[in-house]
Amino acid sequence: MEMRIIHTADWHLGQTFHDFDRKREHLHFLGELKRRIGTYAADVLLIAGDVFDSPNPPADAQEMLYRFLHEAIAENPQLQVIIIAGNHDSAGRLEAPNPLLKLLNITVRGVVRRDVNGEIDYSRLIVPLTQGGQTVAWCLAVPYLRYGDYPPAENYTKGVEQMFLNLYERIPDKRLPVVAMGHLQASGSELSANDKSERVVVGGLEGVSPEVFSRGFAYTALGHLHRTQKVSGHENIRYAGSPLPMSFAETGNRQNIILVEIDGKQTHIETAALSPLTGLRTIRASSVQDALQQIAGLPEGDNADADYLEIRVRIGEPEPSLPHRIEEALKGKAVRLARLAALPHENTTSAIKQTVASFEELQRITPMHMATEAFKRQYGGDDMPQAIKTILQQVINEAENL
Ligand SMILES: [Mn+2]
Repeated sequence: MEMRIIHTADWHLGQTFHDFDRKREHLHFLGELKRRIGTYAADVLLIAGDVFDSPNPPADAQEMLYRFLHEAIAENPQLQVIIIAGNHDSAGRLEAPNPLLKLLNITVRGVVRRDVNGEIDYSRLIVPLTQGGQTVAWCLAVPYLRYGDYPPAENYTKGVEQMFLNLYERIPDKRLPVVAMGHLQASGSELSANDKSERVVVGGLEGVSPEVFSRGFAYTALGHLHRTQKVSGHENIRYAGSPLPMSFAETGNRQNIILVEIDGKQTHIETAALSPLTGLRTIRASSVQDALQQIAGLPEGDNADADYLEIRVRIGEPEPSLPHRIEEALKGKAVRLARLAALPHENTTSAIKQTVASFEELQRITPMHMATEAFKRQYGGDDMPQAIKTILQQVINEAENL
C-alpha cells in the first residue's frame, strides 16, 4: 500500500490585508495547490483548520472553497479530502454542507458530538482513508477543541492530549498507518513575533506535548501556527504553515505545503515551496528624508498584485504632512502601502523617566499639562510648539464649555 498525502492549513480565506482584498492571492494559491494535487497524484488532501478567516466568512470566500473542492475532485477522482475546523472557523457552519460533501469523498469535522449519556462520539473523528473502497489507513480528524470538547482533565492541554490518546485506543485496526490532524499549539513550536491570530484562545498554558503524537502515528498534520515547521525536531509532526503571510510579523516566513508519502511502515516527507502572488516589503527609515530616498529606489509599475509595503519611519517632531508626502512619493511605484508607522527616535522614550503621580497630583493635572508631558515623551523631551498649544487650548476651552 502506498499513499500520497498533501498537508496544508491556515488558508484564512476571506482575510483582508490592511483593508486590501486578497481574493486574487487566494485564487492563485488554490490554482497552485490544484496543480500540485495532479502532479503529485495525491490520494488525500488534509486541510488542518482555519479554512476561513472568520466564523462568518463572506460569500465569495465560501464560493472559492467549494469551487476549489469541486474542481480538485473532478480533476483527481481518486482524491479524498479531510478538513478540520480551526479556531477562526465556525465549527457548525463549516460542517453544514457535509451531506453533500460526503458524496464527493470530502469529510469535514468541526463539532465534537456527544451521545445521550454525555460520552464523546470518538468514532466520528476516526475517518478511514480508503483506496478502491478499502480502508488502508486511519485519520484522527480532531478539530480545534473548545472548552468542554475534551475528556475530563486538569487543564486544557491535558484534555487535548487525553483526546488524542483516547482516539488512538479506539482505532479499529492498529496495524494500519495512523495519521493525526489537529489545530492546536504544540509545545516546542515557534510563533511568529507579535502575531495575534496565532495566540491560543485559552491562554496562560503551555502547548500540547508532541509526545502524544510520537507514539504510533505515521504522520501528524497540524494547523494554527503560520510558519512551516517540525515540532521539537520530530520529522513526522509538522505545521504546514499558512499559504499566504497573514501579517508583517510573518515577513521572514516561506510559504509551503507538505507532501507525505506513506509506504507500509516507511514515511517520506517533503516540503514543497509555494510561490505567493504578492510579497511583503518593509522600509525602515531613520528620518522622513531617508524614507523618501528609499521609496525613490522602489520599482516602478502599475501592478494589481504589487507587494504590500510597510513603512516604519523614525521622526523627531510631529509630521502632520507625512502621510501626504509618502503618498506623493509612492505614485507610480509598484507597491501597495498597507501600513505607515511614525515612531519616535529610539533613544528618547526610554531616556525620560516616568514618575508615578500621587492622587492629589492626578486631581490637579490639567488637560494641557497632560498633553505637553505626552508630547515631551513622544518627541525626545522637546516642548510643544506654541502654535500647537494655542490650537489645543482653544479645543480644550470649547470642550469645557459644552
Ligand atoms: Mn488558528
